[in-house]
Amino acid sequence: MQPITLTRFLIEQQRREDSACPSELRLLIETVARACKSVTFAISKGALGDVLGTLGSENVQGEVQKKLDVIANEILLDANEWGGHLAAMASEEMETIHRIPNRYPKGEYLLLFDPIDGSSNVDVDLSVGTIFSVLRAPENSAGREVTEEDFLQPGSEQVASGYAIYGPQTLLVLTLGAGVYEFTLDREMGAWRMTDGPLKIASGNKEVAINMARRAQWSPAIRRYVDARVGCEEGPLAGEYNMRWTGSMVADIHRILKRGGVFLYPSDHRKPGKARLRLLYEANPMSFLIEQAGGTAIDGEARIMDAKPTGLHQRIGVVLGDPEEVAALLEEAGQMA
Ligand code: AHM
Ligand code: MG
Repeated sequence: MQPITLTRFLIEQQRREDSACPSELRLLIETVARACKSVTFAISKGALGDVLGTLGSENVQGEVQKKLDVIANEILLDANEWGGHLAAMASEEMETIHRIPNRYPKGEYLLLFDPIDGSSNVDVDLSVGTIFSVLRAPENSAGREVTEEDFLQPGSEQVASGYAIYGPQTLLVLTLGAGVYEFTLDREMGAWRMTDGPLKIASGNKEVAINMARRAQWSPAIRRYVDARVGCEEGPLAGEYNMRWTGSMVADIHRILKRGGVFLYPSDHRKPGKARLRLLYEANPMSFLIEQAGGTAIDGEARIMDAKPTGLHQRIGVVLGDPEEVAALLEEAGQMA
């Protein structure tokens, strides 16, 4: 028998007595998943579809935009605009929020996304992904225009999050707050089929994902933690750990969800508030998935999903994965305090 489809999974979630998946949310997730199918087909055309390389433009964060950043952003906006499930959207690639135009009905959810995460990998044919997060529009936003402030909710308020990964297979990994499930795109049928779940992060896999070139930015605790495990020639942990870094958060987090380990992109301890990854488009949705799979997600000290956002494009330090590894890092920090 074929594995069940995403559609059936969502309908079964909706039917559960303790359902956290009303029909509006179900249809919203289906729409996001459909958009990710369009993104994977655009990516896979590569040079033949003239989708590789950069545009002359920069995004709000001053980063050069890849053609696919813009193409994927448009695909997600177009797909989600008219369904009636959303009050507004926000994207890593847009300066401010995108309100649903007046010609369409409005719904009660807010959608946030990073259309192509790891986009520097696209031109060299390595895995990239789309990350998304769903919040409820605040009750007091009914009958007025949605504002940026309405999006500034802690990650603990997310009702769903997930990512699509465009790699050797195209996968969708999703949580609605009751476990994490993986779906593989069946290209012949055009359907997403459940191929794993509920995912549980394996403990004890000694794999660290970190960009070693950023060492100058690390706090003393991060240095102690990483130095004792990776690249050291002596000490009790020498030779025990392996290191992996793809430059694509989606790919690194997917590996952690499937086989364990820890991912670190710490903030710059020399410059308060300076970090690489975005709280709303990357850190929060990934933290929701990691926690739902039994892992831990902190900014280096505190739980990421408790952070109260102050801006749409705010960045934050990220340490997540196997709870034992995150606890070992906190212990280093505690010992140094
Ligand atoms: P992007 O969303 O602009 O692609 O940036 C985020 C990416 C993450 O996927 C990845 O973990 C990180 O940036 C890699 O950064 P670095 O190039 O500093 O290693
Ligand atoms: Mg990104």
